[in-house]
Amino acid sequence: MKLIMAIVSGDDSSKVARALTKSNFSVTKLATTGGFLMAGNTTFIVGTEEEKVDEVLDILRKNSKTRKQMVPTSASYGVGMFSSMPIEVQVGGATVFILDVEQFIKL
Ligand code: 2BA
Repeated sequence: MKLIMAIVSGDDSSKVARALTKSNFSVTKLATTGGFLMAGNTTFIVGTEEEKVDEVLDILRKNSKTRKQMVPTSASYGVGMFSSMPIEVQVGGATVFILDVEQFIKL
């Protein structure tokens, strides 16, 4: 058995949750925050059989689209001098961790 942890953008989370449950996967949805953008995102936890991992990845691929976003950053040019420089980052898509499950127990 595998444990899939997938971080998706908050904008895509409802679509991903619907698609996973429609395909009969058991899903836990956590409200999380990205450390870089400090924006809300969603982490899905899905425990499933190894042979179904590709199906989960397909669902994530189809329902979490990547897009570009400009975010402000600041750079320092010496004592007291700062400049705000927006940079383009890619958001959306899914960041996925796949772990081996040693035991799966429901008590
Ligand atoms: P955030 O940390 O808010 O990052 C959002 C996006 O900003 C990232 O998208 C990436 O395109 C960009 N980014 C992140 N750190 C950066 C940096 N130091 N410099 C420049 N650009 C940077 P993704 O890579 O698709 O990540 C989406 C979210 O997935 C992240 O949100 C974070 O919550 C999570 N994540 C990504 N990689 C992770 C990892 N190795 N471990 C744990 N969480 C991760």
